[in-house]
Amino acid sequence: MTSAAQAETKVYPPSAETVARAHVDAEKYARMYEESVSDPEAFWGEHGKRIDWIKPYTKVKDVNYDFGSVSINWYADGTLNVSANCLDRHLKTRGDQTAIIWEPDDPNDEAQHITYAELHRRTCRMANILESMGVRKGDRVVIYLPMIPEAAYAMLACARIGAIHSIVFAGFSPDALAARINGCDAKVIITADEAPRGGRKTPLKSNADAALLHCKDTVKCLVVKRTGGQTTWIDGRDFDYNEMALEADDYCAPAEMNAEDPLFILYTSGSTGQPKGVVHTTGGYLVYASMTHEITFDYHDGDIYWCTADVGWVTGHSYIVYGPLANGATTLMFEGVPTYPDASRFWQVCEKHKVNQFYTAPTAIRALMGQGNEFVEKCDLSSLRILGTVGEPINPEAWTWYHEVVGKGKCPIVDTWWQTETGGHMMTPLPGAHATKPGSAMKPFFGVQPVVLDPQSGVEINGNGVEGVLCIKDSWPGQMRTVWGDHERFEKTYFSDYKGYYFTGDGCRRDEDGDYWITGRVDDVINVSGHRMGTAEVESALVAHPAVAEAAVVGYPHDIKGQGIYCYVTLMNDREPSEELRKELRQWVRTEIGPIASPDVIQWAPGLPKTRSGKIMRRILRKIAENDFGSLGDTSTLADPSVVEDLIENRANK
Ligand code: 6R9
Repeated sequence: MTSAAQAETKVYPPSAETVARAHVDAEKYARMYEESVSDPEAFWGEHGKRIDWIKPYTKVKDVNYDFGSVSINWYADGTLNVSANCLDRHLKTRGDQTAIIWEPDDPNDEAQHITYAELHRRTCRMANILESMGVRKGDRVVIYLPMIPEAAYAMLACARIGAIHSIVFAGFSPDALAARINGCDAKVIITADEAPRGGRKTPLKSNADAALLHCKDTVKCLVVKRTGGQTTWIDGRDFDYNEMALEADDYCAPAEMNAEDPLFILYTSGSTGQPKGVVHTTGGYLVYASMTHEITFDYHDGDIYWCTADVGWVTGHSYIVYGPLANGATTLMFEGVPTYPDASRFWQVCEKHKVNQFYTAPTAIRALMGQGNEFVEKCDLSSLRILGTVGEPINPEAWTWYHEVVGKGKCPIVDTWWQTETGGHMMTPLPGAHATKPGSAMKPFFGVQPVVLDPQSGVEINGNGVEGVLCIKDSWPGQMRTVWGDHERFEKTYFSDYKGYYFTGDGCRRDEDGDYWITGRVDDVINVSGHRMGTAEVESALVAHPAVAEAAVVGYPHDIKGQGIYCYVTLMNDREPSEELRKELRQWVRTEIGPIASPDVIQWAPGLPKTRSGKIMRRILRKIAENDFGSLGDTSTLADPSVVEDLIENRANK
């Protein structure tokens, strides 16, 4: 047995102390899980009460998974306001408690502690500013901000007045930003002058200026001052947030929203075409985000909780802002990166703010593991109680390092499997209820019914020790409701391949004990440092370059990023390969999509392996990229098998 396989089979039971403290122990999990799947109406009817409703719901669940008429509704006749749930209802009991601890990029700058009362005021002012700019219930607002408290104010302000936010990660390029502004026909974009990260600055306002050239000229731009860096200004279009906030009223009444009114849109990559706008709604999403936050992280009053994600991703939505704030938690928001000024930054921040729950991504853990233990060991991490991971499968070596070196063997690791589409955790061990296994997401959350299907027949594979594609039977309150403006695409993507189920796009193994292991995507989505990317997006960026005739992109194993981006590029007849062109193409993709899509390898391909019907055989390209030439499988259906030999011979030396 290899050491990796041995590590995999090791089981770590929770300590007696963890179990005693936990909201949910093994017995309670078993009982609640059973209730949640045998009578979802009763279960979610009860747990829906964890948030405040203006008008209580009388209906709980109304779901149809039939292809052609998919519709998902939870608490459909209830009304509420998300920002009132995250703010107003805490004012009496915890107005002076810190809601957000903000840790800036530069450790020499002062951290901020924003109380619930202050967060309420700031949110109200932002809401009033948006209203004064003409934003109304149902309008869309794009948020393109650094990790600063104003990002949370902006989200909550939209929720307060019933506007739908669509956050665009600050690492996206002007082109990607423009596509998202236009995709949802946004009325306003909220940005900042610059985003400091890792000691460097991204010119967000200039990016927004460039993007707005491709948008309707009615789109207004609200600009938050972060660095004071010089920006160009267009009167009538650009609005100064800091100035307006001085004048704005401290109170704005929360709008009464229906449970099924959209709360936000978040674009995410799929296997085909352009990114799709995942739509989450108000009631079910908040119930699910808050409940998973409390139970998965075993959050108790007074705890300091830190999720290192960016609010540009779903993890930041559910587990920096909405889940924790609905629970009245103290949530830490970090502007920087794990390695700036050095590789001890995460641990310094944990020590400084006495963090109890720490939630990050495998790619960060792997990168920090490579820097050596001394960066961790010089910090006092005794406050840590729970460690979490999300975004991609975690390899047993990184898991074990996280557990032993960071957690000193005493903190349970919650390996949370979920997706932008699912709104919240779907499978994860619960600290006091389950033993953990390095690399396993272990057990479904309440109400989640995972099934393993045979990829060809679509038939459920029962029993343990089995592997297949992962689907979910039935709905849960945090589920996405539609693709913005394209319900047909929603049905086709998630409900057409395996009828009657929600198809996750992931592969999965259920081991001999009935515990779940996510094996990675089974579609053409790759996962680079925990960021989802459609290979098709990178391909269309490449072929948009005048020198490129054709391109095929696949993922390949990368030590730190999990997967790297491997591009096969066929040039136009009149172009010659060169190092210079390679650099140019790399830069081109960064400009088209953003730095996160930067190709790791570009291999010149005089031809691509295709079937006689002209389909690119990605299976083969994946094998070559993985340096695995022994198992190319059947190549007899290729139009020109010699293409493969050329690719192997010239495989990039990386
Ligand atoms: C929350 C988030 C979703 C995809 C998902 C899967 C992968 C996420 C994982 C994991 C193994 C975990 N993924 N968590 N794979 N173990 N704990 O990451 O959402 O950006 O939409 O990505 O990420 O492949 O399908 P999103």
